[in-house]
Amino acid sequence: PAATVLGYPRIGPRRELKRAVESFWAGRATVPELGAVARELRTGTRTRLAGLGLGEDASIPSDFTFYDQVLSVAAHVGAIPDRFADLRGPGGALDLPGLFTVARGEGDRAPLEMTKWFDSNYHYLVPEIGPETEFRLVETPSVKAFAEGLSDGVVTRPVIVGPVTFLLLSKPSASAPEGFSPLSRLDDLLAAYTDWLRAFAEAGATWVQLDEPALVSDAWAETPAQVSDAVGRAYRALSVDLARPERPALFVAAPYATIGERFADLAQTGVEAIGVDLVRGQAPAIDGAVRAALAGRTIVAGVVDGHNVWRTDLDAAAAKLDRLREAVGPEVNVAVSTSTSLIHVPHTTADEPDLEERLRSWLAFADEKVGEVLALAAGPGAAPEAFTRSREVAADRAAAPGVVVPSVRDRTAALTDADFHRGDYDTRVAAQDAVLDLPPLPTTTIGSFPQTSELRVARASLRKGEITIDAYEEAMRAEIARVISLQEDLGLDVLVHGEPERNDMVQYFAENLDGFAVTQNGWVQSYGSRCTRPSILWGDVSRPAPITVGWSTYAASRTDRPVKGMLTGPVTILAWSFVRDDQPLADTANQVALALRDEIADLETAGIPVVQVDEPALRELLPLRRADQQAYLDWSVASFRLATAGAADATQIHTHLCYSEFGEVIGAIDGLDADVTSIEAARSKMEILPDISGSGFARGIGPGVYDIHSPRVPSTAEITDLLTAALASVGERKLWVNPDCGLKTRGYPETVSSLEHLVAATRTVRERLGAPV
Ligand code: THG
Ligand code: ZN
Repeated sequence: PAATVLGYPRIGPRRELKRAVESFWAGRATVPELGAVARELRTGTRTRLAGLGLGEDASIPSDFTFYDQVLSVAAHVGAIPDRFADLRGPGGALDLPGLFTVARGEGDRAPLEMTKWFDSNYHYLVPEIGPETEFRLVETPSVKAFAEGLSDGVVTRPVIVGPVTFLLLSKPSASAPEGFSPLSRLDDLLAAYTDWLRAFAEAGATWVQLDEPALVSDAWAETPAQVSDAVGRAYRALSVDLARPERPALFVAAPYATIGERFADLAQTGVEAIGVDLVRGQAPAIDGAVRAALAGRTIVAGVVDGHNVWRTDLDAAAAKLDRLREAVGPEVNVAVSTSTSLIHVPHTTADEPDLEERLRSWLAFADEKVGEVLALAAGPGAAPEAFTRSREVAADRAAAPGVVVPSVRDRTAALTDADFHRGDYDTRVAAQDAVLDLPPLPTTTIGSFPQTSELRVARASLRKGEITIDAYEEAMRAEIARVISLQEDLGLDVLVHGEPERNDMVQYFAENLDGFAVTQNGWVQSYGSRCTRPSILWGDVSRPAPITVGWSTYAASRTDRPVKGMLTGPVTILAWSFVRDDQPLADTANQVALALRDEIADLETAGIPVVQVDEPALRELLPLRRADQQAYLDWSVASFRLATAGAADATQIHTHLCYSEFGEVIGAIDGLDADVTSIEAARSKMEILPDISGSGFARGIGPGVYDIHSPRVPSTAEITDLLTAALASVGERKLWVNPDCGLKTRGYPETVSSLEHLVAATRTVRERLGAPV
């Protein structure tokens, strides 16, 4: 294909797939009804992309999945853990309810683990692979979706996750021996992929796209040499051992960062096209050998950002294409594409009537990006209007009020080293103890309490103008008063206001800071049916007025116990927004940090003794290549410190991290210099604690004592055991007791029971320590 996109949003312009899947789960729709919605979405996508000008030469991707693209591969090749064996039909295939059970669990059967997809806010399901896993092509919904397109007259390009990435993203199954590497099963998996490619060819597919983002990272347990060997073996087996016309032409895409040396590995195989990310990554090195090997083949240059929402600088993108064409010479084709799949951006800016027109004119969502790809493929000679418009947009954006705000720039320019440092920890502890007077093993929660439907209705009513702001605030205060009194009854030590006013922990701050805009329909899939609506950070950030102070002080007025203020940290605000691309992220992070620093100062003045600054996404933005990681950790940790270092010694700063693999970032967590850090630990049964204390981490720590992602109520005995285990690595002066994440997605009945058990277990342990309970 001369012009294409690596993938397209699957959730639907109005989240049709989310609604259909959730009604199916709720028993309100049948399998055929769900199938009909899915078919309509696929047809809609093909029609839309054809209408926008794609269609020639398999340039429309076929990448539908009901839940997740990694789970979808596992289902195709039969790589489903044994605990779900009974869900498989005689041929080994899962039906749709079975697929959802693997994704979501059922009773005692845990679902596949979920984790971040590269450095995005999309989450995939982690396959479990062992020596016992049998790989066999057991079902082919991807081939049926291709055939469906063909019967509608469109030759699409099926998109599947490639075998190397599939195995690198997998974890060893429960029965695998110590040290087992799923990648050791590559040859067996390739047999299933061979059958899969044959099935595509038989159905009439001319091209298949194999996504291999794992190739851009060098941070695997496997060495680069092992990955290189796997790439060579996999793609020789699929492109040389399996000859055309038994298979379609193969397009291997390596999005999200620089492909580096894996490019040459792929070039030495027989694959017909290689996709590289030229937005986040550097162009591959092209030497004589690569040139010769690639003659007659195609490089698909990802020059339109699939991961962000700004209109492309078409001149700059065209210059990248020219440089690449020059490097590869006339024998190699250069095609134009997006850098990544468009699943990370919303459907269309046309669906945002409330967005300020000037800002809207700077943006390109999925549909607009298709237009940019086509303009770049045509070139400035054939599409002069698009290039002219791109220049106008760039000039308009650079000059628009709010993009550069001198007062904000003056403040960041004047920062000195001292702005990033608090007083020494021992002095802080003494000052905080004097104010807080807490028992050993203090109890608290992560911040949010269950978001009841009344709260959501109140927010919606305010938005629609059905209730006044006064009535809304009254409803929120009533909720805060209720949550405070519940926490007093439960006997918790450090209370929270419960965050009833927040839809999302990032969007709420975006709505209250200058420099951000929010969308109406800009949903992107986060995992399964869950979506987020990232805010757009377009200008210099500042805080026009205090944001949380009113809610926190109201909460504090209802109790004599300490109340903890709740903020979202700068890195997480950036990670879960679309960020400006016209200055370094570090500079943007410091602007957000200064706004938060002012908020902390106001909370302090209002008498709030504890402030938590959440950074659940700290690990998410970690660069995929090791060489880039330290620079990231330096600026991200610095921005947190800038946000918090203005706090007085007596103000206790907490932070909360979740979804993190801590091993890689323990040093950074220590560097945050928070007085207390709460982390997810319940699902791993406190296994991370020895690591953390062994690393020399010496400040307060609250390893979550129960998993809030499940409605299960932990027993008092179970929590007592976990606390006993934790005390072996963390001293009683440093150990905090809390759930492992916010309670927003839980219901009240299980929340109250779980917290009762948490407090009871804490009292048992305190008694054993001879401390006052
Ligand atoms: N906020 C944002 N991003 C996130 C999280 C978050 N990314 C990672 C993590 N939390 C897990 N992701 C989600 C994403 C969405 C939802 C839950 C966890 C969710 N979304 C609602 C839905 O799809 O129905 C929409 C909520 C709304 O109406 O605003 O439940 O917390 N930014
Ligand atoms: Zn959390």
